[in-house]
Amino acid sequence: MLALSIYSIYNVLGTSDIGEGIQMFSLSRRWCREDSSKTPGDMGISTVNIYRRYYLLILIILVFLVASSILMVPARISLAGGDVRGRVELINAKIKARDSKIDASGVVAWLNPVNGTIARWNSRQKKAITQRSKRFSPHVIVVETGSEVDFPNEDPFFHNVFSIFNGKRFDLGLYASGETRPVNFTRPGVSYIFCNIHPQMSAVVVTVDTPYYAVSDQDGNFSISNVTEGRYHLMVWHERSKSEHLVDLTRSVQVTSMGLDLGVIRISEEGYIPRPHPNKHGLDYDMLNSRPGYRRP
Ligand SMILES: [Cu+2]
Repeated sequence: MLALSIYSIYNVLGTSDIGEGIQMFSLSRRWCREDSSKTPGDMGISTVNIYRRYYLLILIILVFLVASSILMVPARISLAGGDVRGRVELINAKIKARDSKIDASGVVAWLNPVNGTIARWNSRQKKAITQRSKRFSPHVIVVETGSEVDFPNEDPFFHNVFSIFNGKRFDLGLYASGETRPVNFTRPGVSYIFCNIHPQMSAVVVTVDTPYYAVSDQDGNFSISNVTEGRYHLMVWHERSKSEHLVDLTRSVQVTSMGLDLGVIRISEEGYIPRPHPNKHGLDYDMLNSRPGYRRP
């Protein structure tokens, strides 16, 4: 396209020879220097021709710019995509409602492309789960495979972050206030994160193989932005729901350039039984008191 335009410019100017073009340029400069007092009516025929050629040159450049911007528009549209929205409703909820409202936060929804390919960009962001007041915050995060998550300790005492179930297995060891340690989540799955000193601390990192994911807010609303048009498998994960319920909720969806409204997704907590988790040694937390080196603050 660019080569074609340059060829057209030389044809219109009648200067297929670059040397002639330079000569034309120096001629116009000479006119500026010597004949600056002359009005356009005083110009010689050659100067008028130079002006006409420059007008044509500017016109061709403008046409080229407009044409190229028109050609670029469809490419931008196909990359942009729309938003996929939905609302989670928890049924048979195991946690009591506060102010007659059930907390529907922390449900993860993501879209896996049916054909297996995806328009990727640099969507891997560094995220963090902070340890503060003997809690992990946020409780649930989603990352794309290969993302790094920081675990900063903002408490004035030690924590020991670890994960031994499913997903990513790691043990960051004991570390002090003000320190942080990273973990790279290299494969898809659900990682349950605990502290080896404080049994009440827990968090979840859901690692997915797609940049299209979201976590629900307290009202259960979620929005996955900028989803490229196409067919996807909608997947959901909820901490207090059995895996068979979650598998039943998997379905195929078609996302258009306008996005998609998934409506209400009802997730049952039926059959979920919260169980205390063991420490990183697979033992009950009470055993910690008899272990040297760990003292609960
Ligand atoms: Cu701790």
